[in-house]
Amino acid sequence: MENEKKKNVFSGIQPSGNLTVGNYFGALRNFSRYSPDEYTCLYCVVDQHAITVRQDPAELRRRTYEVLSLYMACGLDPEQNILYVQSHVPAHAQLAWVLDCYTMFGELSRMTQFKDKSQKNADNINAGLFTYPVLMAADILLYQTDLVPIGDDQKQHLELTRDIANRFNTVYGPTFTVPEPVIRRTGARIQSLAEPEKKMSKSDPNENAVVRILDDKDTIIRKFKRAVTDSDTVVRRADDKPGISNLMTIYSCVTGKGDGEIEAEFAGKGYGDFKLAVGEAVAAELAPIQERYKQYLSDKAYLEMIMKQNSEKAAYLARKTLSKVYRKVGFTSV
Ligand code: ATP
Ligand code: LTN
Repeated sequence: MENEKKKNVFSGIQPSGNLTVGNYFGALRNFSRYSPDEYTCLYCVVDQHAITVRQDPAELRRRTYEVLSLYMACGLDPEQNILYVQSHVPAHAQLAWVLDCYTMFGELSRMTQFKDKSQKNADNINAGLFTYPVLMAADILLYQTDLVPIGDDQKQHLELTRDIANRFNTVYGPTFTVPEPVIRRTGARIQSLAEPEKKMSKSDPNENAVVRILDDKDTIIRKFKRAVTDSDTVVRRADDKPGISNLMTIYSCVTGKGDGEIEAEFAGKGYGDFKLAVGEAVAAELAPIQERYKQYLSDKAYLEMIMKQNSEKAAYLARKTLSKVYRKVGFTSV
């Protein structure tokens, strides 16, 4: 075992808003499942992805510190995991340019996230929004990543990343590890509380649609109480009950209970009791994270030291892949 190369894990979260329980159950919570003894883990705050949608500069800066603090509050040790900020490692953008030239216009046009975000930001359909998945492929391929823990919505981007890696490897010989997505069965897709047929998204302007990791207990309980459900009264998973099904998923994520168990627990009780139980369970899960988060966020000098140290570690690994790619495509070096 000792001589076997550790597998590499990479994932990223955009500092584009306050993180939701969707981000938490779909991605963040799963990062700490990879023990640094067995894996080399890189978790990036992808600020360059965030500017594909207009951001207020002061807010973007503040949120970058916040996401880093949340990584640590969720149990990621910054000495053992490489926690860093994307724009601090120029190799991401450098590799993205090369990969742009190995990605087809047609492929990018088919990306559902692009179509979705173009609709939501009709006045700013910029080229970065279009090539977003190529920068994501660069993030992943730079580190010879084996595993990418993500939510269900990122599956299509991961498939494109694999296609780009295979294409490049076919032309130039083995260059990139072809990564595998890790999408968990429960929690990979948390829906909006206001429109349960849509994904819960941290940039949703409707505050009642999202529960944020940093919402206080009363807010969490109030938002779950207001969650849109159907006019039935039975707690049961069904296609025509997307609201209740979503709440069952969230409850299951926290308690580990299966659908049958949840249905039995709330048999004969109304939606009100169920919503309150979901709210209380989520609030209890988040309370210790919020506590640790406050401590990390209050020490800016420490956060900056972590950012600096870790971006150096990431840059060291990234440089190896980038040099190899530059050589293979025929760039000169002096
Ligand atoms: P935005 O609203 O700005 O597009 P987002 O909430 O979709 O942001 P990202 O930063 O794009 O969040 O995603 C970070 C991670 O969280 C990704 O792995 C993504 O798949 C996961 N994720 C996002 N939303 C959900 C959700 N509703 N359910 C499960 N996982 C999610
Ligand atoms: N596109 C992702 C964020 C992201 C990412 C990554 C996730 C950027 N680069 C690399 C995993 C690996 C999103 O969630 N919207």
